[in-house]
Amino acid sequence: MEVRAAIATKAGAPLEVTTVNLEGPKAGEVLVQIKATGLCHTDAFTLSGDDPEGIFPSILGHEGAGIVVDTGPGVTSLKKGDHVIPLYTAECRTCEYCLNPKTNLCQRVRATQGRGVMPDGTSRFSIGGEPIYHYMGCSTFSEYTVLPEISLAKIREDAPFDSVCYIGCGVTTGVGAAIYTADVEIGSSCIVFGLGGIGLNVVQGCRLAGADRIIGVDINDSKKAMAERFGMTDFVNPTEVEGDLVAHLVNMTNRGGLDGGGADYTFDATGNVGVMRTALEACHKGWGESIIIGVAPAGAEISTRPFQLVTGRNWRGTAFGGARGRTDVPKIVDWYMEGKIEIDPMITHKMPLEDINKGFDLMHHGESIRGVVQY
Ligand code: NAD
Ligand code: AHE
Ligand code: ZN
Repeated sequence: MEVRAAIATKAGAPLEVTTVNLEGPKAGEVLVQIKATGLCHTDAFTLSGDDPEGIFPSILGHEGAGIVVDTGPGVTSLKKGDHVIPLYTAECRTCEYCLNPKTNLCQRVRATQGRGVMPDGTSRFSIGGEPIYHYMGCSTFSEYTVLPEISLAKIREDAPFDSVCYIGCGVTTGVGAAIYTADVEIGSSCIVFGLGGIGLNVVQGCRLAGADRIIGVDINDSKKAMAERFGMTDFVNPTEVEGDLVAHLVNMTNRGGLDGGGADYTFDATGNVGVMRTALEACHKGWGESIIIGVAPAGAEISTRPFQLVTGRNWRGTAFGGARGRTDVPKIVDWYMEGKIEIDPMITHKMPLEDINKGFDLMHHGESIRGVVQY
């Protein structure tokens, strides 16, 4: 079938909205009509050429929601008409990763996904017989896409696509970093670096978990009001701090006595390796945990004095917020529908596919929190 899609033709070039050929689903695959997709910073990162796994030409997009229109042979868990959210972290429930409660990183289709193809090693997208590659196993910048059955979470049918698409990445990543990866306890102190589309969701995840203190750190003052709405208790703009930022944050979180200060949990949601170091050093001696969420360019490395870890700080990372997609995403959709988490205020811009490059411009200028393409 012929479908409209935005093609990433080469690193650094604007996306090209055009018509591509999409083959139907093969064994174990599902054809999905995408109804809405968010624009995530990671799409921009890959388009920029900074992603060592970036492949061109490809169809980016990994934060979608849609409807099943066809299933390939052997598909048992989904049927035509089901509402679904594509998963860039699959959940096969049988590989050694899925069977290990310490990780959400199902590896069943990860290798082929990283090469931009379906599990049989081929792409379903093409133009003039030449393959156009898939991205993160999702390719939601296309009005229709094909995914493995294990890369789709079935969700309730009353959930609005143009809101819950954000659960396909940003909401789950941020909320999940707090509640699944860090497992923030009631009464904790937390510092969130970067109050964009991910960081705001970390803030609401910390609030959901019952944190007492949620300090937001961002170089852009305009992020303050929205972060307060989601539960931030204090705001710090590093450009306005006199002296050392770590010392400032440690001082802010000092509970008195022998405490010494530092947050129980810190989160990097910037992708800046310098910020990641600050986040680690601003977490508490003895027990603090610093969670890296941000994605950094090829070649970037993190560093700190080993003493920081010797003295009990823990450096960790999270992908998709530690969530197991087919199990946890439908629950997060329920939380949204029940009013336990908010999504809509963060979706600042909506646009048709034809305007997708304008959506990326808004992101780059710091004007949007989340832009959503509606098909
Ligand atoms: P965003 O651009 O919306 O937000 C980034 C925020 O960081 C902005 O508000 C910006 O002002 C702030 N910032 C920039 N430099 C800063 C600094 N030095 N100190 C403090 N704040 C600073 O981006 P986003 O969509 O929220 O994504 C954040 C990061 O998370 C990206 O690197 C993205 O690729 C990554 N990400 C990771 C996962 C995962 O599973 N690990 C999932 C989604 C996104
Ligand atoms: N391809 C990059 C890494 C990108 C990355 O870390 N992606 C996150 C999701 S970001 C979503 O917006 C992730 O899930 N990572 C785990 C995985 O298996 O990719 C690179 O550096 O090679
Ligand atoms: Zn993303």
